[in-house]
Amino acid sequence: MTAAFTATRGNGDELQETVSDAGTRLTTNMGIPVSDNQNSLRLGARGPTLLEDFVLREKIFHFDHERIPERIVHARGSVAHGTFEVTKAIPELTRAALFQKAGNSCDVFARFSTVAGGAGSVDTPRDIRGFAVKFYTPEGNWDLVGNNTPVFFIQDAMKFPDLVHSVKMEADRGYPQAASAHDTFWDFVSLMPETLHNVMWAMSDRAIPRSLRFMEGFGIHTFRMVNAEGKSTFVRFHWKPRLGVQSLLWDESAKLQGADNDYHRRDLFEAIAEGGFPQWDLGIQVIDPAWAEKQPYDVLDATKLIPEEEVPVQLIGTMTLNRNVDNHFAENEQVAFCPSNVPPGIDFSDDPLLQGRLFSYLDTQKSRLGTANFHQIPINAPRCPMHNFQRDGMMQMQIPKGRASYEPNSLDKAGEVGGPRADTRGGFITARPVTDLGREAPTEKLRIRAETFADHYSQPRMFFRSLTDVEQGHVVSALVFELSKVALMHVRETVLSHLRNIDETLAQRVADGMAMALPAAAEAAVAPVDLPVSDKLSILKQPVPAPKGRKLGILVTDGADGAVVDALKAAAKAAEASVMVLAPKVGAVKLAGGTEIAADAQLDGAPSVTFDALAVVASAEGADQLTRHKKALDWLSDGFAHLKAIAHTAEAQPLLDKAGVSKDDFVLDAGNAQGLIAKLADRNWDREKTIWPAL
Ligand code: HDE
Repeated sequence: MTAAFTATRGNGDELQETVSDAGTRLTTNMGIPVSDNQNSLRLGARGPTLLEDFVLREKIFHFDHERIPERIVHARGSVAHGTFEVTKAIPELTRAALFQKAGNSCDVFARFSTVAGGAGSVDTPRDIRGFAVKFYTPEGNWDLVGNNTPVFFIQDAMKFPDLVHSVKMEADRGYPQAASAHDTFWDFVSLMPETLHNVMWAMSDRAIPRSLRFMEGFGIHTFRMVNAEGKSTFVRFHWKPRLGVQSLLWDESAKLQGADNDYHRRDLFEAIAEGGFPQWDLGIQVIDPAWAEKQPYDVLDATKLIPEEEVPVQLIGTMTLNRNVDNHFAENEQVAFCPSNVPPGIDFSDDPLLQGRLFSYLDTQKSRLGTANFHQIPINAPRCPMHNFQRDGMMQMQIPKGRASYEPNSLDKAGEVGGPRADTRGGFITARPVTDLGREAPTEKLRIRAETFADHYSQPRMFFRSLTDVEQGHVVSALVFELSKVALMHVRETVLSHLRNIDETLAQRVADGMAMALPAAAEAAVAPVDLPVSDKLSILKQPVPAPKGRKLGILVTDGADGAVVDALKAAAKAAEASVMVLAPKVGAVKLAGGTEIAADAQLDGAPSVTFDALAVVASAEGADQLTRHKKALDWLSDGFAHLKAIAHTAEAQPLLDKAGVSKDDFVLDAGNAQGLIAKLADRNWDREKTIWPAL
């Protein structure tokens, strides 16, 4: 075994991280050479297998134990390594060594996840996405464990097991998998109006991202930064994708669950493998306590966002994901994120949800990874010196030297190694429980929810009203879809009664979509107010992103014009977009003039949902054959229904006619490669009205 990468732990010992088995001899786990890896040991050629066969027994024994418990939430994740570089020093806010100088950098490991589904579930259900980043800073690991929405469903950790039980598969029947469209989730929502803000995000396009590379990330909670003088400042963290934010259409995301279960995981892996490293800027909102005091909500409440128009996001660094993992289990399954991992200079607020998380993650890692020594697993180990007197435990990988396993000790006076000592100046000092948000210092032990957390409707209203008409239509359709799957009538009605407090037109449209009468509005603990709309909350109010990182599918038939294919490929390449050529048969397409090219994929295996825009480069004969090919017709009719740009040769017109593709601004001539690429990251929203019934 050769070590390909080593992480120094500061004590002179080295940890082997990745191993390469190239050209080695097969052995048992104890290093005993194996002579035959095909046949178990048996008595005679057809006789019974012998218990004595330690090679077989060890192999099966190890296999039997290959799985560990999957995460109770966020079980399905996709991961990548990368780097983080500070672009703006913020010593006035934090003493964290990482942020002292622009240009400082550290390694990072990111994990994106769906929440409700199991580890083997699909990538594109309607769901919140996890956005967890481990920064290997010079002062220890910092885990920023966020989501792709800026708010959460609940305000107090006490409700988390209930929330998760309600959204997971129903307890008696074991379904639905990875879906919120069922009785128990909406029952919980109907009884807990604090969920409504995050529910609105979950019913919006944010919950069906185009891919992980096109998502924003949010730390959600208000955190603290503490500077060298001990002054603490409240901040919220944001990740802004350089490629822009984009979502799927609901029909596309549903079809992708059949077309490619691993759509997001594959997209991230392939982008990195091809050198298209995704990047996000890290930003902070710095919260002025005097400003916070005046808001009609509490910044310690995780169901509330702080509009960027009110408190702008300042960019302080950039994350670049540039290396795929070597092993899905060792890195993705074994990575252990804990929001309690913070270096000196970053600290917590009293957000009651965050406080509960500080316990939960450490605890869950012990149950998932089986030992309190999970921090020694290479993906979790800090990349800075780590010394303490914690000892032993299952799967201890280190061999601490000497007898100093307690402190204080005076062994160094006798010439022995006395071990590490606390660093009173550089060590982590918990921020004083300041009440710099102007609230009362806590004096009593109470099981209550602060009154400042009581308004559950104003921000969902602000979110809905900040969306474009198209986006609002998607929220209405999503609510109708989900509630139509709810069999309990009283739950549907209660949800409608809450929607009335968010927005009357929203409630009416959802009720109409289910052919139901509107019930009376729910009683609000605090009457909602009209907050100013925030354009930043809308995806479609932002400029159309560049075509970089998008994917063009070109369907080619025998007799097609190779020059047109080449021009499309060149235009895509120039825009840093990727291209896949597909053909009815993968092995070869004979172009006009007789040249043969191999396709990247067979038409049946690459449905149009896997592309951002389509091109058909067909000869008259090739197009004619495809008019009798169901998959070719689906390819085009789906692409059209998903509002994508479609370029085609004139010869392909009969095929488009049969597929129901009618002329509009997004249906172009295949010779117009630039025009097609310009629309690669866009959709024809006007077309939506003619295809999808408005609710
Ligand atoms: Fe989590 N959450 N969570 N969560 N969470 C877990 O930890 C929990 C919450 C988030 O890629 C678990 O290692 C509680 C908010 C992400 O490995 C568990 C509460 C936010 C991930 C857990 C919350 C998150 C998790 C399951 C309420 C966004 C995936 C496995 C107090 C800011 C991390 C694990 C990964 C995972 C508990 C609420 C994000 C059980 C108790 C709010 C991205 O410990």
